Amino acid sequence: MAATYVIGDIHGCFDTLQALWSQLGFDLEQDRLWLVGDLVNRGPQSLEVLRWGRDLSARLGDRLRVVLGNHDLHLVARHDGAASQRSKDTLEAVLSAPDRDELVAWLASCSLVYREGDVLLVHAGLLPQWTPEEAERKARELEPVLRDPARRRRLLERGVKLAEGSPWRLRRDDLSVLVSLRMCTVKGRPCKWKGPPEGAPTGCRPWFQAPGRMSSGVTVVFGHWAALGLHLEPAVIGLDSGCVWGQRLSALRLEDRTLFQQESLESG
Ligand SMILES: [Mn+2]
Repeated sequence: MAATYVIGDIHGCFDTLQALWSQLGFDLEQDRLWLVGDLVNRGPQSLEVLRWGRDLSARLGDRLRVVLGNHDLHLVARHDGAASQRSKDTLEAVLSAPDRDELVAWLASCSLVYREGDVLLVHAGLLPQWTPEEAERKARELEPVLRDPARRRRLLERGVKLAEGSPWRLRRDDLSVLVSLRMCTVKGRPCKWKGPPEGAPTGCRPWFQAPGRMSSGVTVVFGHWAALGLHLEPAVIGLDSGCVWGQRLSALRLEDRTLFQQESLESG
């Protein structure tokens, strides 16, 4: 019986990933692997993680599903010259690798939302007013843009103001939700907050606790929120357990909800 494993935010923690992988007993002939995104940055070995993903993709085909995170898109933007270096970036080895173009093209070919039956995979979250179908529709509109180096700059370029309500601004806002949402107001406006939910500004709550959330009929699997940590509810599964912050890398086997965890092996 084939199993489906979902791994949380890897962030270049290749040694920890390898140790977690050996715990899974992954069957390369039939098992499936989903990644919640943020494969790269902050951690020490983004290049190794990307090469692992690309090589595994060639082997598994559709049995590997990756949704893009904000750091993955930042790498694409850095590669394109559409974003400048940030102080905590650890992307230099990727950006100077001989296979960087191929790796970035592979990354940019990944999805923003992957849905299979009543399970939906996304890096960060959905606004409460979005149905799963609407989230998928938005993702399907954005994904071809990200695959096209000539067009994606409009989405990814930093510091460029786009007029409120303009088509590119709406696309960029949708993209921002999918890859970086954590909390929002009851009216469904994103809040800027990275810390644990308890300390959030008044009026902001985790996106998955918004009243009347239109995606509550599916199980949403996501990452992105290390300060939330591992979050296991029947239909809300958060898998960023802070590996890059010296904590753990987590994997969940979806069929029986078995959890696998590996303490961080990364130094520094
Ligand atoms: Mn993230």
